[in-house]
Amino acid sequence: MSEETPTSVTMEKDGDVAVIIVNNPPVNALSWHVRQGLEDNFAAALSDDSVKAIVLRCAGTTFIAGADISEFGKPPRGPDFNAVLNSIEAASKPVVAAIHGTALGGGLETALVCHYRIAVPSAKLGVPEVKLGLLPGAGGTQRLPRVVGVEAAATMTSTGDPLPAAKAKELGLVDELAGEDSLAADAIAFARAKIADGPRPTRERPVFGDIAVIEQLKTANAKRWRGFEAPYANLACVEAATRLPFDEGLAFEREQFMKLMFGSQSAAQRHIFFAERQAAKIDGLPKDTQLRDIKKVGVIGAGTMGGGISMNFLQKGIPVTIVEMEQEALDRGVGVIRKNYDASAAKGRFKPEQVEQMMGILTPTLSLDDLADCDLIIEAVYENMDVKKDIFGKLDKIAKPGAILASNTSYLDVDEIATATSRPGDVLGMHFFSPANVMKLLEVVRGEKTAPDALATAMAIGKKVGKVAVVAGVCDGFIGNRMLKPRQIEAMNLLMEGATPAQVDKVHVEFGMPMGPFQMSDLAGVDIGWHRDPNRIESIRDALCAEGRWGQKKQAGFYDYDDKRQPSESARVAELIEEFRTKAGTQKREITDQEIIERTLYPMVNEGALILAEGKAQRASDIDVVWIYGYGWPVYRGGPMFWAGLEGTDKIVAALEKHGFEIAPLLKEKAEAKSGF
Ligand code: T1G
Repeated sequence: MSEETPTSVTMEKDGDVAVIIVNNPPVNALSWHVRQGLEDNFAAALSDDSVKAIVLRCAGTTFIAGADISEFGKPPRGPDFNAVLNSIEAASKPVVAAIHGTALGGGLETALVCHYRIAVPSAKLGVPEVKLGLLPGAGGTQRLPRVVGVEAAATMTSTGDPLPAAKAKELGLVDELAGEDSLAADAIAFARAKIADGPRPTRERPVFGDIAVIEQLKTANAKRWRGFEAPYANLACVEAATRLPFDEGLAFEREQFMKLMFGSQSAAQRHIFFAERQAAKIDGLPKDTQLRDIKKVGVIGAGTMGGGISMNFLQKGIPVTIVEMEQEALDRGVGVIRKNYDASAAKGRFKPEQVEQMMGILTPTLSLDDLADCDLIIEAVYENMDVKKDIFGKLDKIAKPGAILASNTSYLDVDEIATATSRPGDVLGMHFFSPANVMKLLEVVRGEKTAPDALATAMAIGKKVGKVAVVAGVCDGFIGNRMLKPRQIEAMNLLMEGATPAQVDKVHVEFGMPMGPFQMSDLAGVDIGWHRDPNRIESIRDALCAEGRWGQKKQAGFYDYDDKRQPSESARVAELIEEFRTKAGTQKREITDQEIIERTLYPMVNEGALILAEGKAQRASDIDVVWIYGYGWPVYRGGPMFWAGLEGTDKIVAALEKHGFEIAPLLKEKAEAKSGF
């Protein structure tokens, strides 16, 4: 062992059983020194005649959670992973993997070259590489079909979803379940019992199962996998395992793995893996900042947002007091929450008793005073500054000291809302996305006077209720909606110049978005923010609203909709657009798909650069996380700012200049340096 190798793998002996222990916090990733340590310690155990069997287990909270993703793309160090695994598999003594926490990716591949596996009931086993745009590149796609069969192997690799230990046992992936608190001892006893059986090299076991599952998975996931390369590469490898000898299958897997590894999709998905974890960090906040205790939450407004927000907390067992002005609205709001839970229970997501439990900790009220004992109060009423300031003024007198006062506004000035209170340090924005109980994104808006511990608490409680929380500064539309605006404006301009809603939307859907600007407008409601005066027609949107074309809810918007909400192009809308062109004297012309990209996506990058320069986002990767989790930006393109690097910031600036946009200085800077963000 060279002098600078960290000691992340050690060995101890229990009679004739050697126990090799990996200790590489936080998740025992297979960093180069871990691979080195495995190679060295297995060699030692195998050459020690007193050793009859070997146990591999990990210290800390989890078994090996995979290859060290932070090493990808860097010059290789330490032994080749496949070589280390092949030497363990070829061991002349039985090797047992003792699993707790998560055995993921390269971690499960390590367990698969061990001859037997024992796990605690709470353990999870899986190959999530596909979520990083990759595949299990150390034999996982060739060994899994030999242990769990083609069906399970194809499902595990192409979805990346982990299995609970009990299911893994059922499938034969785990041979024995250990006591939850006695893994170390149970593993040694199990290994000792396997001395008589001897080694069981996985590569020598036959592949079994029905290959038909592969096409079934492709059909069932066609929509979900649209645009992704990795799921199909995973299935191709499992298919190869059914017809190629092991080593040829391994070579095929390697080739597929390298293609993905050096492709832009995996680079984008790995970027998002770390970006999501980075987003949780608040720059400059002392690590030991005391979080405030959130035991009880108040929600003002039982409409769509208020109801969805409440559900997040109830699902985590946090009592919610929900306030409305009128009994009818309150009953309706509570009714929708119950209906949603019942629907989820019908799909098996909750047990009926769980629904009763959650509804049991929901307290409906017509009085703001009932929020006096809440630790966090989230206001979710309609977007009107005076109404919000009135509510916050009242909360200032009602809420207990130290309670966090949050507004779910999607664009109003949080600093101004805070002026209605004597405690602006406790005021911030918590901008949930609709449907709030489903969408993962939460923009936590830091006001000028928001206290660091209030901000940190809001971020932490956001994570606790399953959200990906991102810090945003106070500005019109914060991060997400602010970048959406130039896109929507340009989309409308493109209509005037000759494009159709369908053409613009097709470009966005082909780019990987779930829907285009006009489908999205119809879903959200064309009338959002409309001045409600049918006689004031200053834009195509005004004209649509005046004719009652408010979107899907009216079965007519930029598209016509049938009873199944399927859109079709509207002759009336085409007519309306033509009328506006004539009125404006705009000559219709041919619009290319590339121009649509340049004028609807590039301006988002430009706005992102302004947001960064103004400090309204902590880092470019936060902006990417916002668009991935809030607006369905395709994860395999890494978010607008990461994508700008792939697309070429100089190319973006050239196109924006061609179309007459003012270029954000930071974007210009990146373009001159030919760099990404
Ligand atoms: N490599 C490097 N760092 C990792 C890591 C990994 N595999 N997994 C986690 N981290 C860091 C993470 O960035 C964070 O750092 C800290 O650990 C805690 O993570 C050849 C190619 C295991 C379920 O995809 O899913 O094997 O922010 O906040 O919520 O076939 O981490 O504190 O600085 O997520 O308790 C396949 C990835 C790799 C699993 C724990 N493995 N990890 O969740 O903690 S590819 C994965 C996770 C591979 C082989 C291939 C989760 C977790 P920081 P965390 P957590």
